[in-house]
Amino acid sequence: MLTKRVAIIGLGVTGLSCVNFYRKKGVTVSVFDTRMVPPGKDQLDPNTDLIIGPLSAQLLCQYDTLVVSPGIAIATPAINAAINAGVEVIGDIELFARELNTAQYQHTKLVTITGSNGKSTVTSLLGEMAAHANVKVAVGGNIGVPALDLLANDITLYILELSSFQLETTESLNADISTILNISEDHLDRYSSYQAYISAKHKIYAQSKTVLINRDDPLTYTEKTPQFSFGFDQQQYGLIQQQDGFYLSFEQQPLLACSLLKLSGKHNWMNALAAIALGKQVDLAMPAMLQTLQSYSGLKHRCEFVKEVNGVRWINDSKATNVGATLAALLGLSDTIQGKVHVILGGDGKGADFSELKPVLNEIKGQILCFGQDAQLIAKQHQQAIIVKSLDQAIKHISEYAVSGDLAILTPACASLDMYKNFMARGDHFIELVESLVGDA
Ligand code: UMA
Ligand code: ADP
Repeated sequence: MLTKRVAIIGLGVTGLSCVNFYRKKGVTVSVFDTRMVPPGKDQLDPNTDLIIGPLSAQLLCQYDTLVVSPGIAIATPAINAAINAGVEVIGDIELFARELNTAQYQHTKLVTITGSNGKSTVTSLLGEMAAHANVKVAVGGNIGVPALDLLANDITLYILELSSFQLETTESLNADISTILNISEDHLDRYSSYQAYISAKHKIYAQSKTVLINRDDPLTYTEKTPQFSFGFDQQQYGLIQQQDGFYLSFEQQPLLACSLLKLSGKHNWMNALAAIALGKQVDLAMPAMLQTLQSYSGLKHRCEFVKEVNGVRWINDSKATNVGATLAALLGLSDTIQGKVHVILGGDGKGADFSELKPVLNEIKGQILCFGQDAQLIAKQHQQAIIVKSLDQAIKHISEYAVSGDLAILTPACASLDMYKNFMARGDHFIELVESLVGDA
């Protein structure tokens, strides 16, 4: 039998996980990367064929299978040419799915999570719930650890966060339950249209036995059954109001008072409901899930409380890399404070339309500061918005104007890559600057 010729397109963490996966199977692969010094090169076996530079259609057409990393668009001309020449083009998640479909993993459960916002929060929360319920769980995918690196014999539940990029090249997931948490504009610099982005997200439903939709977001709807839903009303996984406030509920029966959630913001009530619904479908014990919700304080850089200085609460929401996330933060947190809200926005908008921010920014009584590549575009959404050169200037400005009881938040609605290595570096810089603020004696 002829051995299949396989090329891994893109090194990085995904490419490395694919190389290691094939090595364990005894398959030799070639690796292509357009970067002069691809990350992970030092971890690659020096005997591996590594081709650096622009992708060549002629070379790629010589392979049977291309495993393309999520950071590279399959619309790239050389990859497109390979598809047209009959070469199989898949991603690392497809390799993972095919492996999970083998007899060895027949009793292993799989939950898959996508959406424009809240993926990492729901994925990690569900992972904590499963661990608390004493389930042997592995959590990964777009959240950080490549799916193939999670494969192990003793795991009984996999929880994968999937991006639209990963879903584009995936067909064979056979998840026990999947969800699209919400859809709002993102990655429009990569997709030919908003519809193309939505379609990529919807690929998750076709590859799942049961689906979970968001009742408040018609873009997440599907006709596929069986299906469950979560949302702000009283149906299924929802909310009920009692004398002492709102409760997370199922079929109008209270599960947990929202005031007991460690996560802040109303958008996190929805994340909590989604995690409960997903967990229930893979038989996690309800008491363990509800206990986790009372201790899980969320991931860094997502509406993260940093410090209070002179009565002003500073919040780092650097992970708000699109308009939907910023709207959720501003709507979800502003109800919880007495004073004004001061907002820092800006960065690389990835081709987004910022006009949806306008009505919400117009309700804001505090300062609106814009910085970075798309500062001008965002500043157009508010008459009094101020353009500054850097995060330092924005923080200085707010600290001069804010008074006790106010809240100051970095919630950029943009990617960070115009000024920072990633959203973590931007958030860490914000934290460092806020930590250095000195309160009045
Ligand atoms: N790149 C090149 N040339 C290449 C290969 C990559 O320029 O030949 C660039 C890409 O354009 C991209 C960067 O290198 O800017 C990284 O791309 P990659 O495919 O090598 O990425 P990995 O390091 O393998 O990480 C990927 C995901 N990255 C992307 O989808 C861009 C990680 O999600 C994910 O955690 C990891 O696999 C494990 O599954 C990151 C992400 O930003 C956090 N995701 C996007 C998001 O959440 O918005 C979708
Ligand atoms: P993702 O992995 O989809 O990027 P995260 O959980 O990392 O999601 O959160 C990203 C940003 O989205 C953060 O700014 C966070 O405050 C915001 N966010 C979290 N959950 C939701 C939600 N359900 N709806 C809208 N925004 C949300």
